[in-house]
Amino acid sequence: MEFETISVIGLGYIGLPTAAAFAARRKKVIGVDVNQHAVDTINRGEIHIVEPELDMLVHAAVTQGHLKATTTPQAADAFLIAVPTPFSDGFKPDLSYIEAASRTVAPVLKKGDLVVLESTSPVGATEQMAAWMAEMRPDLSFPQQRGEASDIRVAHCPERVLPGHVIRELVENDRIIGGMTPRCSDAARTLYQTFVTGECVITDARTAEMCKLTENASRDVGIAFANELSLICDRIDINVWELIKLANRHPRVNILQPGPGVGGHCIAVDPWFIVDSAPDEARLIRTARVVNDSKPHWVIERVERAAKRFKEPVIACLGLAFKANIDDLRESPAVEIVAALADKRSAGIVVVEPNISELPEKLRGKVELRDLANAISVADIVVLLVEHREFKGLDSNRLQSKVLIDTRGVFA
Ligand code: SAJ
Repeated sequence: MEFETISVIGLGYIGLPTAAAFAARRKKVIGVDVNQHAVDTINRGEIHIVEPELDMLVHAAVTQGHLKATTTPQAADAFLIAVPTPFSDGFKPDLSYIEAASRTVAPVLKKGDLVVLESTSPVGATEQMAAWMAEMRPDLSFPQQRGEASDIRVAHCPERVLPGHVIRELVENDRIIGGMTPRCSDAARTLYQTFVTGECVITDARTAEMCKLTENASRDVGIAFANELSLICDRIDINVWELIKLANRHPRVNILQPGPGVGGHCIAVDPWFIVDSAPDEARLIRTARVVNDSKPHWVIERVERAAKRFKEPVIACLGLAFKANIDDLRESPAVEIVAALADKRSAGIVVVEPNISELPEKLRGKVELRDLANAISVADIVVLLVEHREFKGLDSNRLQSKVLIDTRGVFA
């Protein structure tokens, strides 16, 4: 079972590092993306996203001829689908990107190929993906859930890497390999062992899908507990950061950190896929989502309350990314908070985000992007939204005359 040519569909935060990891092992990698700008950037040996060390890997892969990007799928021995799985209205999983990707891959499939779904998906999505491909290619056999040998092998191997640490975690993390049949699992394990040094653990596709959702739902519930504690402590005048530090001294207690809300496109989304599958049973998981989603409104309300003390306050918002030391603004509670504040006032909001050079469209013309020193010097109210390293180094004496709303406990 040899995989010489590997195609990665979707060259985003997961697909591009994965493509580069295979290329670093001298596989021939064809990266496919619908975004022409991303394709052109990669083919120049550059990257369109921020992730430490990824630029060097992609540059080496492209200049040595192991990685090439294109907008149209080509024949390969293995296909990895790493496209977004957002939710649509009513928190229903939206599989349209997976459907589009599998339908564009189907025409170039040949007997013996492996197709792996990497995108985080609701239970049943891998079977659905196989069904879409089977519909397009009646000349090939696809695995049944418990079926025997098939022409095409299909598996779900969810990505589990942490943005900001992707290159290391991609290689070192254990990998869950969920084949639609044991043969599919064997093939997928062989593929991932090309570069994964962690253990490749085999299960079936549905359990692999649920495993990934469970990991993120578990983190969401943990963060909701911390966020709820922060509201309780605010009400009864206790420093929540000190409280958590003390409680975590217990050998079996490990409370996470409160924040302005849960961002990113994974933890704030994936638990809904569990709720959608079992709405009556998933009570705690749903409540955690509601608690975390309500946190930005609580922050907005606190800022508005502080602003009432000034005639024309200048509010400096520190950070827009969904978490520290990355440039990713997707589903960021910080962006939501800044946008809501900007909607309420015509001027007076300055924003510091060291990881971007221009504001997202939603904020353009409404707030000003400044450097840290400048924003602090003009501010009456400082709202710390992301614990970027640049903010952690801030001399707290410079904040003394300001109202500080520290949603991350950096100055606690
Ligand atoms: N957050 C808190 N308090 C905490 C930890 C996080 O408020 O104590 C917030 C962050 O600020 C951020 C959000 O939660 O807004 C999510 O950040 P994160 O670091 O918990 O997770 P992600 O979204 O960057 O990556 C997660 C990871 N999943 C788990 O840790 C279980 C990663 O391993 C997954 O691969 C990724 O989701 C994914 O793609 O699903």
